[in-house]
Amino acid sequence: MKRILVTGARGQIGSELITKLRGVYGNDNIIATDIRTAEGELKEGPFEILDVTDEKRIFEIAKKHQVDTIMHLAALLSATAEKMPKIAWDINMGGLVNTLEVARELKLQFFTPSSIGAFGPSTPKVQTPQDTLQRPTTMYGVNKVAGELLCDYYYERFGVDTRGVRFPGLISYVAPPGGGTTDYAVEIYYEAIKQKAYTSYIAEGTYMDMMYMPDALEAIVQLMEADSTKLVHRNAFNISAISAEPMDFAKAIQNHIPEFEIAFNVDPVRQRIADSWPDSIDSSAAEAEWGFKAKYDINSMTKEMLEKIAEKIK
Ligand code: AKB
Repeated sequence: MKRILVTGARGQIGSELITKLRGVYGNDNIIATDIRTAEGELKEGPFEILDVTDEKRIFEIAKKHQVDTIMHLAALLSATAEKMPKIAWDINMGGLVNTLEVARELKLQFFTPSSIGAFGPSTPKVQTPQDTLQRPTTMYGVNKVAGELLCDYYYERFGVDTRGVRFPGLISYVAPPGGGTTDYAVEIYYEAIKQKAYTSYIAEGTYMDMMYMPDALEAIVQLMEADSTKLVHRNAFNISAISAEPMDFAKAIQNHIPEFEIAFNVDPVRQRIADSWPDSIDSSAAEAEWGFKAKYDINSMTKEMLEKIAEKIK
């Protein structure tokens, strides 16, 4: 049975991952941590305030709760990181090296997500291979590539059981994303229910990878439970479920809300980031090495997103 310390538990992934992990491993075995105080379901199990730039505190919490695993999620996303690159470096890289150090000292298993943001404009854009050129042109991308390498280093040099995936844009009705480039793909559903219209800050024809949150959470559990002897890549598995542009979301929504309209008012900062990322990535290494398989496509996800958001905001 695992005992897991999760950082960034109030973030978009964290708030749902805690519920999922508590369901799989038991409430008391999941130690949620965040720089902000606990809210909602997070209060139903162990919770500690944690600033991931404070290595001593990470160590204390890991020791106190006798965890055997760290899932490190606390990070600034791509658009926020572009606005404050130095702070992004300090939080994203500082938090990562601190949590890896604690994993090394206490011999813990370790998970942290990389992203499609780890690729850049010179990366092959369609069906981006698992192993390819990575020269990202954003601070977030620089952090993610450095993070992938750092996790490889801690595995090779110190034997820390590090594992990770390159997440695409994650879509969920539970917690909102914050400061990402792919956030439009969540906002569009809320606005479809509220206004029957959405103005996209990402231009028509801009493809990016996406995934519905239940598939992302299942992938984390599956990778962490995978037989380590079968893992060739360990830290930065490409995983994707959907490659879509704004009109694909609009059309999927129109199947349920025929009067839904989409307009465009492009944000140059987020558009530049999106243009530097792949249109679609190849998940075959994750499929072969640990059996990754997404259940949701854009249509099944859209149906559920619209139903759940309608219930949530009525
Ligand atoms: C972002 O847009 O920054 C994230 C990501 C793809 O890593 N959702």
